[in-house]
Amino acid sequence: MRNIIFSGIIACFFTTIMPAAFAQPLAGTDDLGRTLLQNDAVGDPKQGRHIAMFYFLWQGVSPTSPKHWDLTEIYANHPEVADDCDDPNWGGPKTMYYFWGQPIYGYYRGDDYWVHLRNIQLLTDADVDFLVIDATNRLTYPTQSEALMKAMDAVRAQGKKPPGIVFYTNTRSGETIQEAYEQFYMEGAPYRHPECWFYLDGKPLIIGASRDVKDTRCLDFFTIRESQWPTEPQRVNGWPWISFTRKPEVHLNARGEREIINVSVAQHPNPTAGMGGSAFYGYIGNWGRSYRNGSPGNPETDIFYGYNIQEQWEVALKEDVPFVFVTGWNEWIAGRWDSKDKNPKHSWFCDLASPEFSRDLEPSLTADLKDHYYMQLVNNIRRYKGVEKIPASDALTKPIKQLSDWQTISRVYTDYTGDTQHRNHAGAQSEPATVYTNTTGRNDFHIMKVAHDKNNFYFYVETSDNITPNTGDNWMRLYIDADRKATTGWKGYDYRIIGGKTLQQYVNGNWQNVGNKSLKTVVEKNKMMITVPRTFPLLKNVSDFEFKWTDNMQAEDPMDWYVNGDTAPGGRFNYVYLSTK
Ligand SMILES: [Ca+2]
Ligand SMILES: [Ca+2]
Repeated sequence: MRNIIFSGIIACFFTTIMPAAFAQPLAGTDDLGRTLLQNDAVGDPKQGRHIAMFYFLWQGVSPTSPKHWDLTEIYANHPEVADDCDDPNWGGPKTMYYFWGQPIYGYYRGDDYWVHLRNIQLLTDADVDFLVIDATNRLTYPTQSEALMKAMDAVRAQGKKPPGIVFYTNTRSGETIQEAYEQFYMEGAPYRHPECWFYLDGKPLIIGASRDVKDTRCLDFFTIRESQWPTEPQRVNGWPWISFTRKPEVHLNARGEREIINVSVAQHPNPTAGMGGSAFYGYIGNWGRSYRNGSPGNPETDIFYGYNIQEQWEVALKEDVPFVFVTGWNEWIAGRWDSKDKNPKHSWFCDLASPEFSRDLEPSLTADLKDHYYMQLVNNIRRYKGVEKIPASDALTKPIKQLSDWQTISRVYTDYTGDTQHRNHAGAQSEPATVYTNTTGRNDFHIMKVAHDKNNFYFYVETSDNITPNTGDNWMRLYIDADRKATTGWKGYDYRIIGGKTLQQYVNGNWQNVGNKSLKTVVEKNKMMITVPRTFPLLKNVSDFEFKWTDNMQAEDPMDWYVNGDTAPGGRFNYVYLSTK
């Protein structure tokens, strides 16, 4: 969102199974101990509430600084660059673009389908309704948008409900809207994915300056909401991508209805400083991730908790309007420009510059942010929209003895398919050019079932293709949080079954075998079942538990689940199995 005046801002279901059998509200606890809220806390799903997520496709389109491009690393290794805009350790000249840190998928480009598919899965699980593409700088990113929409299409084809797409234009809005129309929307457009369009008032929604739109085709085709900068008075129909008041304001539509409010991870109301001024030169007046109660907080200890955006969410939840615009998912990059503080040796970054002064929710290992902001997002969306109850299952009257017995179990848990596709795509870096590869995708989880009787728990899993031969420990693992307590076990998991046969319990900080003779595992083509006797101490009195399947983990770290192999459910989530009492 760069070029603009003042701040410049640079700126489920799901397969083939009956809906009633769907058992998917996911559970989970993040590394900070925050547990996802369930139906008992947030109530049933509510109609008429929508989440818009600001999403960015410009990584690698705006030229990445060639030799060094990660501001966190540059500043850690060569803090002196801040005082010399020509220092070679910047790795490139002014006007080039820098990542503030590293996404978990590497410094990816905006046309990397493999990344978009993962993001669409995460945002579908979070119940985001549509992505708002930053097209405020005149570009419409056709091939990047195409990669993103293909990922949306792939998830929708599985019967799940991925977010749709909306473009946010501003600079030369009339011609940008016209270009979007011709690229994405009109009959015969080269990148036309109608099922991805998000509709408002009966037409596909686009955001921009309606007064600039002269093309009557566009005026007829779209519902236009107005681009709304935080430095302007409220416009009728304005859709704010950020708010520079501590208490974000509700914006009204032309009918006078309260329509939308923005929440953002961090804000930069001091345009002279820009986020870079606060990150590198100590200028005040911008609000980082840790800001709250009128105080900048202590980023070193506070950055993980998302206090700033939480303060905004509390306002948004209270206002309870039909749209919450969240800023944002994956902005990552900012251009390095001439300073505005009268020191010509300084560099200026507008929208982001460091872990504290950036506003991405997408997981990152930089500054140990992990997936804290994502999990916080999921919880806030649940508070806003509600969540389904988790259904409970009766005990079986007849034990399951063979794979065909599972046909009578109609309650299923589903995972995304196609997410084991290997990655082979250029990153945004140029010197050296980097190609990101990932070949860890192997067994693609699709359908899971669980059942119980007084003697056993039964687990069933079905993959897209035939299950690969058993290669050892990290093959087709099953994790069980037997007491549904994140504080016991490894990351909450008290048991796991490795290599399809060995039951382990997490005791005193280690996984220990607790016997494998009694586990019965059957594998046939793309189906597998494991029977777990309830004689193990922790399982004896358990009626409810959480579980997760993983295949081909590369590291003993939940963050690995976002990137490698396959996991069901995704990321840090668990499925929940409840028994009728
Ligand atoms: Ca899968
Ligand atoms: Ca536990």
